[in-house]
Amino acid sequence: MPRTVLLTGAAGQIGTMMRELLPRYGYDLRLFDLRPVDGAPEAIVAGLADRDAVREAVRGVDAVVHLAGIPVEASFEQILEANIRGTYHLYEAAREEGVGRIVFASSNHAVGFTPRPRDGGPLIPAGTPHRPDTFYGLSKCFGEDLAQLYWDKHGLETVSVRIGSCCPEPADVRMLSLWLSPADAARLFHAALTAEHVGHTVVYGSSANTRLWWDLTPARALGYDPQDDSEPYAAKLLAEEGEPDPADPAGARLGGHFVTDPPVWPH
Ligand code: NAI
Ligand code: 15L
Repeated sequence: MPRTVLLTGAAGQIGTMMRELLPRYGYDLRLFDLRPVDGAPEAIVAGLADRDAVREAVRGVDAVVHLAGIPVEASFEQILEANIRGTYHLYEAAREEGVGRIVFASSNHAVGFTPRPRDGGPLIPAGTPHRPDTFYGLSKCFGEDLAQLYWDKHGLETVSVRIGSCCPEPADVRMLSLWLSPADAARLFHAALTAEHVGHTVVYGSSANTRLWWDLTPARALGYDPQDDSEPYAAKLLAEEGEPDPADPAGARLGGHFVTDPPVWPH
């Protein structure tokens, strides 16, 4: 089992939750972020643009959980620097330093234009074609393809986790289908870090939601056993918001409002 894991994006929303949860599985975390990490003066504060800092950060770790980057739509240039070039720097550093595995935080927005399944229709398979809904989603397609290249060419393994909506509670009706509870996120990252012979595997990242839109079979095959379900939040959210309008692209596609939103970064 990998012991020392580099957590990029450690100061962020998911990074903060994983700093608390992943050590319970026995990991020693090394932290990396553009911003200082609360309560962790030992964290490496640097950007993914700094190749020397990235190389030093990966030196000696067994694996990387790569969360750092812009998590929403932005201008193409911003996405290019942080998510595309930044992820390339990380993979190059990992290759040079002989790191065995990366868990890559991909996103539902890599396939955001995929129609939501109709009631009772088949779930979206992990092998569905890329259909990014934003430059942000496009950067996640790039990250998945980069991962495939580094596996095929260099034997560096990756599990690309197309995360749904990872937050303490689902905040809207769409998230009833996509919610990934923090505890299940830790379960999934642990499975992705420890499963044998993953090569490059793409999985969806959500809890075992009653209203699931996608197929969790590939994630379960890694040993992921989700324990949470968004259903207890359904009545309240549906009363507040109602059912999504299927005539509205934002209500008909997996990516929700990302399919229609303009760039909004920084907030
Ligand atoms: P966040 O914005 O809270 O955290 C991202 C962290 O990355 C921030 O602390 C930021 O300072 C850091 N960062 C940004 N650019 C950087 C750079 N160039 N160099 C070094 N650090 C940089 O985002 P969140 O929600 O924690 O997401 C983490 C990852 O998971 C992101 O890659 C996001 O795309 C992905 N994801 C998140 C989902 C969610 O529901 N929160 C859903 C799908 C994917
Ligand atoms: C993402 O990829 C974003 O990083 C996050 O902020 C959420 O908006 C999430 O997807 C979502 O689709 O709910």
